[in-house]
Parts: sequence; structure tokens; C-alpha cells
Amino acid sequence: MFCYQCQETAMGTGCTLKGVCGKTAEVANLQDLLLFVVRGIAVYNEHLRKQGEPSQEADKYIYDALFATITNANFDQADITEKIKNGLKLKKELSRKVELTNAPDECTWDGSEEEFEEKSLTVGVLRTPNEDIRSLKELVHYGLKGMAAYVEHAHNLGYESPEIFAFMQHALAELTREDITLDELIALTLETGKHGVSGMAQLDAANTTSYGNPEISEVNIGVGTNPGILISGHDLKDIEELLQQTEGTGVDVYTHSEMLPAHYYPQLKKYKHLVGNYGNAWWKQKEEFESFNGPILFTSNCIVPPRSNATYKDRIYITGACGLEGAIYIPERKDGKPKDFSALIAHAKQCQPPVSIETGTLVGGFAHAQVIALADKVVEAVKTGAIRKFFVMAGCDGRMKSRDYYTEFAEKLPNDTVILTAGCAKYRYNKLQLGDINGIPRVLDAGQCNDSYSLAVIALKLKEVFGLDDINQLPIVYNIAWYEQKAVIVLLALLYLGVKNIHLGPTLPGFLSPNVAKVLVENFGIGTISTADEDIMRFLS
Ligand code: FS2
Ligand code: SF4
Repeated sequence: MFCYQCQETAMGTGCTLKGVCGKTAEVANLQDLLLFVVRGIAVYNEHLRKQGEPSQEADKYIYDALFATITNANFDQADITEKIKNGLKLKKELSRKVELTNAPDECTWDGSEEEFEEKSLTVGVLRTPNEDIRSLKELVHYGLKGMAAYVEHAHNLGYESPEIFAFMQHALAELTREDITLDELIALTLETGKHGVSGMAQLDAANTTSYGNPEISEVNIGVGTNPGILISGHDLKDIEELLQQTEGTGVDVYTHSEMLPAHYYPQLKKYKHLVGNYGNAWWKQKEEFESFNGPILFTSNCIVPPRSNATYKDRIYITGACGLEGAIYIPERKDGKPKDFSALIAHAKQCQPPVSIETGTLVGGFAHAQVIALADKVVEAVKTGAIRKFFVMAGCDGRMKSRDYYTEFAEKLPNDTVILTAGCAKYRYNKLQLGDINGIPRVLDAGQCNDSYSLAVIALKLKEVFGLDDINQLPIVYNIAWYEQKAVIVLLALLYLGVKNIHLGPTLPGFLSPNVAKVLVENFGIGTISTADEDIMRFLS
């Protein structure tokens, strides 16, 4: 295996024996083969689209399979194998409708399950010998994976965009080309960012149309006395259906990690048995799930495979693109009917209520509509100097000790600064008592990682209000923490929107070759982090 798609990759260069995330070599190799099949299907569907008859089955297959290869989403060898088999079958069907000349191996290869392993060893990251071409090809792949996750959540709410499908498949088809040049790949990377903005805008429209605009909300971090179900991941349709089905059953629902922002949506927070948020960012789940006592539902990443002696092992349920051996899978919606969570609810009733690990409340819900509603107050605070600077600290959290930097950075920021956050990165500082500036909290949480889109909308609005020509003239510093591929699409989207001088940490991606890193530094001013003290001094000067 060779995988270097996330920030925790071994030695910062690549996992080669087993993933630091817990992914086995077998699963990593099969995921490489799955991506290979996905690229082949994309080539065919791009042709079919030109012929005016794109396959919707292929559209869905592609984003679902990409999502399954994202970090911490799917660890299940049998499930990935099944997806490959389904993909090969679909590819064959599509190939009957298209005449291709010079078809890439991705299109022509077919094989039985016995041949999967051998083939997988030839189609991974290292198939591309030139390290700069490899670096950019992977960067685009990772951006597409992040986009695919957002496309799937939007699809679950009834939102789809033929333009986004067309782009994703065009990009995947381009990635099969052995003769693609560096310049072509750089252009493709920026185009990926452009469609990343559309993908996030689409999900924002899907979420806010379905559930209302996020509003300032107080979220309990303690527990109640009923048994509970803990729901993790990003899918709002899943939590809505779970809330509907648990209503009146005596079972409470708690959010975990990236599901926290569900509490900010009027049409979700209205459920009285949505009791609170339990625990912290994804990587603390091995400890925190022990004391939750009830079933846990993963609707997307980040899953950490449980230890063999974990007491919660038989309480894990998964759905969507997730995969984990031993977990109970909740099947997809069919014929317009909701998912069936009755097994989880029955299971919860047999469990003890959660044990409290924290008490108190969190405040969030500062997505674009809410912040724009407060615009006068915010602008006034900037004009009077009450707010000196905003710090966008969106992105992900992770296990590495070096991420303590973000807590220290937030703690040491002067009192006339405001943090704009989104994603699970917030858990590094959202429980600090950082106070407020004239009633504006010093940590404004917009929501999930995809709600970084809100932060961009807010920045564009402020640019307009202050009459500036360039988004980079705003008093905003970007200090982004990345971990997996959704942060990659957020980064590419920000670059596309013209944001410069983004600081990326805790380390730069291992998949950036020195030359590609140089291009990012020279053209976009991408920077790294140092110590909290040094950076605060540097960013405020
Ligand atoms: Fe955090 Fe994991 Fe949101 Fe990422 S819970 S690192 O999926 O996309 O963020
Ligand atoms: Fe390693 Fe990250 Fe890949 Fe897991 S996802 S195998 S930790 S690089």
C-alpha cells in the first residue's frame, strides 16, 4: 500500500504498511483499485454526456465510491470489494454504448475478484513516476473526494447539479491521461476549486432550504436521564429521520463531533429530545464512546476503528458511504421511504443513559445569514477598532500533539480579535471562555467543514460593505488546520475565490512535491505555522 492523502500520514510522507488511521494494506490497495474503476466509468460517462445520454447510475456510483475512499469513512474490505464488482459491471454496460479510440487501461481492464489484489498493486498513487505530476494528480483526486462527500449530502436532500457531475467526471477522465502536463494539471486544480465553491454552495442551499438558516443557539454539553443515541458525521437528512423516528420513544438523541451544528438549524433544533452534544472531535471517540452507553450512528467520516476490547463495539451502526467490519449497516432509502432506524431505537432502549463527561453549554450558529443579520454591529465594531482582526480557523482536528498549537493560539489571541470557525477544528478552542466584544462572541462557529463556504460568503459581504476591491484587503487572517480531503476542497475553493496567504497546519500535505509546494507559495502565498507566540506577532503586525 501507499497512501499519503491525510495529514497524519506516516512520517509525513506516506503510510506503507498500515494506515495510521487504521486502514489495512488490503483495504488501501482495494481503494486504489476502486478509484481506478471510478476513473474508467468517468471516461465513459463523459462520452455519454457528450452524446446527450449520461448515466445517472454512473453519476451516483462515482461520487459514492469517491466518498468511500475518503479518510476514516470506509474500512470494510468486503464492502470495497463489492463496490469494485458493481463498478466493473456498470463499466461494461456503459462501454457497450460508447466507441472509444485509445481507451486508457482504466476503461479496458476487467478482472475477477481473484485478480483484484494483483491489479490493485499497479494502479495506486505510485503508478505516476513523475513526482510533480503525481502530486497534482493526487491533489485533484483529493479535492474531488471532498467534493463528492458534499455532493452526496446534498443529493440526500434532493439537490443535484449536472454541471458538478460533468466537471467531476471530466476531471477524473483527465486524471487517466499519461500525457497530461503540469500546466494542464494546475489549471485543473483551480477548476476543481471553482466547482468546490459550487458544491459547497449547493449543500448550503440544500441544508438551509430544508432546515432553515442556522441561528445563534446554545447547545447543552451535559446529559439527560433517558437512554440516548449518538449520531456522528455530517448528514443532516439522517439526523432528521432519526429525530422523527425517536420522537416520543423515550430515547434521546445526542450529536457527536461534526454533527454538532445540527443544533443550529430551526427545523432540527425544534425536536425537544435532541438533548445536546456529547464529547469532542472525532479522534477522542475511543474514550468517549465507552461512557456514552447507547448506540452510535456514523453517517460519514470520521470513524476510528474500535479496539478489540472496546465495550461499544456492538453498539456501532453505520450508513451512507461508511464501512466498518462488525458494525451494523442501515440500508439506503428506497422508493422514497426514510431509512429505518428501528433497530437502533430498540437497541437504545436496552442501554443505560449516557454518563456525563462535561457540563455547560456551547454557543454556535454563526453561518452567513446570521452574521449578515448582525452586519451593522460587526462593521461598527471594526470601524471603532473594537475588533482589530478576524482569524479564520476553519478545518479539521486530529490526534497529533502539534495541534495543541491551535488551543494555545486561540487562548493567546488578544481580546480585540474574533475567531471565525467551521469544521471539527473548533474543538481545540470552543470550550475556552474567550468572552465577547460588545456582545459578539469571540468564537463564531459557522458549522461543519462545508460551512467554510459561509465564512467565504461573510468575507465577500464584508468586502462589499467596506467598499474594497480585493478580499485580501480585509482584516482577516486565515490559519487553517487540515486533516482530510474535505479540507483539501475547502482550501482549493478559497484559492479559487482569490484568498491569499493562507497558513496551513499543523504540517503541509505530504502529497505536495517540493515543486508543487513552491507553486502554491509563489502564486498564493500559502504559508506554514510556527509557534503560537511568533505567529500571533507576525499575523497582527
Ligand atoms: Fe472532522 Fe472528520 Fe468535517 Fe473532516 S470529523 S476531520 O470528516 O470533514 O471535518
Ligand atoms: Fe495513512 Fe491517512 Fe491514508 Fe490513513 S488516510 S492510510 S492515515 S495517509
